[in-house]
Amino acid sequence: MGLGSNLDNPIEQVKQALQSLKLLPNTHLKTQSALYRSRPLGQQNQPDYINAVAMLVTKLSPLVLLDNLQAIENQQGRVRGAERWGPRTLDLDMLLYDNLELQEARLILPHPGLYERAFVLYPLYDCYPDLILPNGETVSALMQCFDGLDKVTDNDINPIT
Ligand code: ROI
Repeated sequence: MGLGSNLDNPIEQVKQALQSLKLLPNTHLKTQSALYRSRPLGQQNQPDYINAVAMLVTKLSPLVLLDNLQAIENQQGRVRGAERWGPRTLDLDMLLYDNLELQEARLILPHPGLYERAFVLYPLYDCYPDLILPNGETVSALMQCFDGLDKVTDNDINPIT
């Protein structure tokens, strides 16, 4: 699962979403990454993003899990139908579901951005350092294609003023 936010206190949005994921039915949040900050991919005139990745173990089917994820996005004030590459309070993306390949109108698995987004690969590595992706590449090999990513530190969360 990828988490992302760049509106309305993004660090808190991502932390709140992690709490909500822990409460999903028939689902266990197994690991979560650090929080990372990055410049927006897409439209540049929007705030920086905070991203994280979480690994869930779930009995929910992919589409039922998707319904649950969208409910969390909506609870946290996500406005749908806004610009495709524009800012958002919360984005919850299913990145992988076992080794499933799916091409549905609502859900494509693996997530099409998985292999080319540093803000997905770095936190994914935190959760699952020896993961081999469905295309046969390791997360760590793909990460080498990108500059490092800034981790959110306690100083960002509790600024010393
Ligand atoms: N850019 C970054 N850095 N992080 C995101 O989570 C993110 N999500 C998006 C778009 C607008 C593509 N850009 C992003 O949906």
